[in-house]
Amino acid sequence: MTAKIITIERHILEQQRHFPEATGEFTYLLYDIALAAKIISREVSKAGLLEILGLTGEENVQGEQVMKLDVFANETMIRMNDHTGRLCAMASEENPDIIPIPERFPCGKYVLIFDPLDGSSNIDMNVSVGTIFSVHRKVSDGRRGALEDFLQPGYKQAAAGYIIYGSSTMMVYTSGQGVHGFTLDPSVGEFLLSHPNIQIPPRGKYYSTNEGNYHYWSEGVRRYVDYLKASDEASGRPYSGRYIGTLVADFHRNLLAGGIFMYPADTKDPQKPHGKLRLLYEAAPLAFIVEQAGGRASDGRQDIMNIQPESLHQRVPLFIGSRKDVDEAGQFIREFG
Ligand code: P6P
Repeated sequence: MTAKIITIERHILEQQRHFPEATGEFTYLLYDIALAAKIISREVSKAGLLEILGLTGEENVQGEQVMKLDVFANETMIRMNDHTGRLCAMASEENPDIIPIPERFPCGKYVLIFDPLDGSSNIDMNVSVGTIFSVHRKVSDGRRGALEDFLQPGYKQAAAGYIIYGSSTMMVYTSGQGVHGFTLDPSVGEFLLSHPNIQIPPRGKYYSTNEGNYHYWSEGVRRYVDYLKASDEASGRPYSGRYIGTLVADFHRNLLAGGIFMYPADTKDPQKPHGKLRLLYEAAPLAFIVEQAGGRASDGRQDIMNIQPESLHQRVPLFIGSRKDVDEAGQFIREFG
């Protein structure tokens, strides 16, 4: 029997039925993000063309070289969302400060947080890259958004998701009613439901981390990774190492197959004592998704979803994936530091 063809627009509309008070603003916001994803996907698929590649020679707030595709993805997310009247402000991993809605446009009751092109340093090598997004409800007074609308803990997110530009383009999102994956059919320009109600296996078979940082990790993290690599057939060890170097791709594989992704704190860069990944743009949205899929996300000591953000570009250590694996990592850190 052929499966029903459900577009992401229809799926979002059906999800909205759970919220009779919903005005449709939230639904249209998710439509807008899906459209931005289609536009970015079109450009990423042309990434092999020289006129797009190459450094712009500029640096973003993270001190990273900005690829032209990064700029295109950032501009697309902003342009697709700044005039719709659904948002009161935006924040991008590429921009140091909040992105206000231009005076000439109406303001809405949500804020959008995004990493426009995660893993962009991989573009030249034709390795998968992604976009990550998070939606919060406005909590500040007045018409326009303020910093407090962004500094909300992960458990208050209204929605979160990512797009992975890989062998196919997929959009995975949650609005608190489970996790659902859609695959883009470029011939019709539609995201079609391909992975309904994704559930991550409680224990995985992959561990995903940059072992080049091994000597900069705490003793607990080193012991945990050594444990995963030690042979013990009864507990399914050794795990297989898989590291793509694009968070969205490593996360997506573990979400479907089970496993743990780790970017621990390390002593390698005194400027980044809490690791490399950002709470608002990477850890919190993926934590919402993984928890909705039955998994876990922590900084090694507390759930990512419970962390009260203190700044827009705050970094956190990240242990995320299958619940039993993340809990086990936490046990090693509690015991050995
Ligand atoms: P490293 C990409 O730059 C990124 O932000 C994530 O997508 C990825 O997981 C991580 O950095 C890779 O960092 O230090 O292992 O190269």
